Amino acid sequence: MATAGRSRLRTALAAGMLAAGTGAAALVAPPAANADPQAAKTSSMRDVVPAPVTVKPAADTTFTLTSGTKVFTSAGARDVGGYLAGILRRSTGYRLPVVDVPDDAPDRASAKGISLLLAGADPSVGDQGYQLDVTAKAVVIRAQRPAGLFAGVQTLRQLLPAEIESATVRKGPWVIGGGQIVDRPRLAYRGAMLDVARHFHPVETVLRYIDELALYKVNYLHLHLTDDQGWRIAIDSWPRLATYGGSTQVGGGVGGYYTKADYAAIVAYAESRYITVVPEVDMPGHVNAALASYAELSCDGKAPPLYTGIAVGFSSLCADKEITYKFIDDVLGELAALTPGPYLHVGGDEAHSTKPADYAAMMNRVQKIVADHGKSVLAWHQVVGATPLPSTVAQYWGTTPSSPEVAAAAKTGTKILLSPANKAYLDMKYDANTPLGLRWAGYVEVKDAYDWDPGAYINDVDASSVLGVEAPLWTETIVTLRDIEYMAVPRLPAIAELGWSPASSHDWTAFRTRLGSQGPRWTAQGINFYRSPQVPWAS
Ligand code: TNX
Repeated sequence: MATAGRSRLRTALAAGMLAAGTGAAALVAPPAANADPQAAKTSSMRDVVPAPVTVKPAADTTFTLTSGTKVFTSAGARDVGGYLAGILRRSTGYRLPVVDVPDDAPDRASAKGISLLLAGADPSVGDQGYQLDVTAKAVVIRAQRPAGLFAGVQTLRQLLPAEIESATVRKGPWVIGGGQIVDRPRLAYRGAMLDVARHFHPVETVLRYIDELALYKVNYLHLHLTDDQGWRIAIDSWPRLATYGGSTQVGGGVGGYYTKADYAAIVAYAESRYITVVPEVDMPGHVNAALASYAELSCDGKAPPLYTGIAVGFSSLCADKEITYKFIDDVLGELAALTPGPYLHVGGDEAHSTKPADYAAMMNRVQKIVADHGKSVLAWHQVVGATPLPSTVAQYWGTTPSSPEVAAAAKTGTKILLSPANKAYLDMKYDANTPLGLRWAGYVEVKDAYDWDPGAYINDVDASSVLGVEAPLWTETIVTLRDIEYMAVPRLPAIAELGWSPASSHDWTAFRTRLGSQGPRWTAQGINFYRSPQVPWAS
């Protein structure tokens, strides 16, 4: 590291500039040289991913971020203001003080600088949307809720040159094209799932992934916490689940688990990014780690050995034992206490070793237990083989639009979360050359991930039954953060766009160009993305 770089890094640390960064990696990335090889380019409002509802660029108007720029926030928006300033300080090196403006200040929208206001937004933005105006004098983001301001901040990042995402000070200039965006999501649930059971992923990895999800306005993170190969969350009333059941993983490595404090830190970090965590404890199948930890949970009273392969469908909880339901109640009770969000995911997939009648009986009792703990059930779509409660959401992971059982459940009110494996599974290989991933649902290139309509995907399921979309990342072959990034980016932004952007804006040709403009941002953030040949990558 050059001396100038080192002293700059020290200055930044002393000023607390890196502390509010977007992930642990920000602290370890090597500082870049101060002289940028070329002047930063202005990014277009038309390049934003996910595509906003309305975009009106104002030709010949630009706003420039300078060393004197301030961030003004109304009461209740200070956290979002601090988050924005933290990101901008790292690459600009500017002070960017966050200053309160009273909500009733008559001139609150005309302050010179960046304003985040919880008033005055176009009413169409709802709870999660925002209005963003860029004039020569000011950037003003207005929303009805902090979540909307946060979404607007993600858009603002994309209006700045890609170098704004650098972890170290760059030269600028920091110019934003003028105009107006009014935006709101199409679907309420825009999710990603990370399997931390097949391979355990440490807290820092999950936090970094949360920051990457936030870039694309994802608002749910589903954590697949338990499976045959590992139990990853401490449960006080059944301690061996984590200490023994979490002691290995696919391939036989050491595994690991989250303490309750670790887990609370993930939930809190996600909350600070307006992301709700959905914890999953899979049952009645995918339970070998639990059976290995407590022999009394097996029908035959014998504990199987820990499992480090990748087969599915061989383990089951025992429908006839009362201890099964005490176990479920204890586990879900402790999990509910750690969960501010509305959902507990109870799995329900691939229960090939459970008799259909036992499956239905267990899933019906489990749904009641979840309700008794004040939560709603999310489950893989096989749950429609039991009797879904009115609040139960079925997550579709099939590979065809034909699912008469799911369509029938939707007709009686079951909401559907869409994760068709041949479109939305981030663990599928992109093509035959992808070094990671599986192929049972086929190859999933970027166009496959993008080119479908969640509102019209399953035959005879009306758009009004669709709660949202989710991109699951199973980790049988996924070991490191770099692996996660390679499989998620750029397919995750594609799925996120399906959840956020109006169906009327769906257009592969336009999307792949916008996606290409994200490349330099990912490079600046050190994200290990897949350079799909389908995408015209900007340099
Ligand atoms: C199917 S999708 C599974 C998982 C595997 C995944 C691998 C689903 C509900 N179950 O157990 O990890 O395929 O792609």
